[in-house]
Amino acid sequence: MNQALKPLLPFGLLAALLLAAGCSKPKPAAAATAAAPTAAAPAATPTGIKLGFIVKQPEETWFQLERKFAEQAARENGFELIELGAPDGEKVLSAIDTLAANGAKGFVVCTPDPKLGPAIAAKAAAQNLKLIAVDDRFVGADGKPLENVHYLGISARKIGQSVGTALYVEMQLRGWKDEDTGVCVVTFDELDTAKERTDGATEALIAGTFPTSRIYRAPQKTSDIPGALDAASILLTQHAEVKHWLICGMNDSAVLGAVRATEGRGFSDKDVVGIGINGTDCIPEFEKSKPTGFFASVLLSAQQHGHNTAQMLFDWVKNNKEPALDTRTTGRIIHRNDFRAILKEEGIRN
Ligand code: FCA
Repeated sequence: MNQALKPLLPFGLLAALLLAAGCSKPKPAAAATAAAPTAAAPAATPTGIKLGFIVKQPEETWFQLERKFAEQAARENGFELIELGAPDGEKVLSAIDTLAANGAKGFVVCTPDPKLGPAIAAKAAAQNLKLIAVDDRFVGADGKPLENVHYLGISARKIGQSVGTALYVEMQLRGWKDEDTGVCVVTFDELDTAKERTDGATEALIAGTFPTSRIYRAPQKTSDIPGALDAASILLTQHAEVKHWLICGMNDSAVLGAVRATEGRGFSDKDVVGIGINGTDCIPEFEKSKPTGFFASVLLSAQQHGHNTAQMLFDWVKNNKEPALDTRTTGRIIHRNDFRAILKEEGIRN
């Protein structure tokens, strides 16, 4: 972006930038357009088919919502959904045995560690279970994605870029000077989808001509709010000179942790703009009576990740209809003032 344009970025341009960055409304799934996960979907005749849905962090709102949508697919198609949480390698492998022992024919999994991919795929094959990886893509021993394992995930780089662009725009709207501003990028590079998101955000900030030297990385040890809080607290101590903070990370939890860290050092929403990803774990934050530094989030499509993966697996098991190997979804930015209407439109809330 041209330096001369920086102080005067109009809202029209903001919208154009966000669209260009690939932050568009996700297409609703054909089979589930109208139904919210809380709404009673018509129950189909039971088929006797059992399918599993395993997630790495069952306590995260994102995964709870994903599972709600998978339950909806189960009701619509008449299969039984066996839901399991697996925060580590041992649990995920024993979860697969549990599914096989219960007569399941396949499972959707968000693995606790992408490097477990080959072991998960081998166990699924040995137990004759069909498998779809959701959210976090499996990687092989060489660190490359396992392209022969069916996967549905987000367009991580584009979504990250849309976060970076939106942060840059908000900085201009507030008239913050480069030399007073710092970017806190809460990173989790062990996970490819996380690295793509934060690299995308960084790249868009730099493209907007934010100085690279003022973009600081805060590596999370654990991908949750406490992990982000610890990582950001260290960074804030190292850069006490920064007056205004822009914050991004792999998801809402990462940004929420960093926002809490800024609050701990006396910053308020006047000097902090954080933009998350998921649009689900930030709902209580938007519901607070006073605004916080958590400014916006990119709402992902839990419906596509939960309902559609379960539906794809069912069609594969029942009708031998193999899904696409690689499916990507987009997102939609939400703020404190518009999240209620958008959650309703997306079928997340009534
Ligand atoms: C990863 C993150 C989740 C969610 C998902 C789409 O699994 O951990 O919070 O962003 O990708």
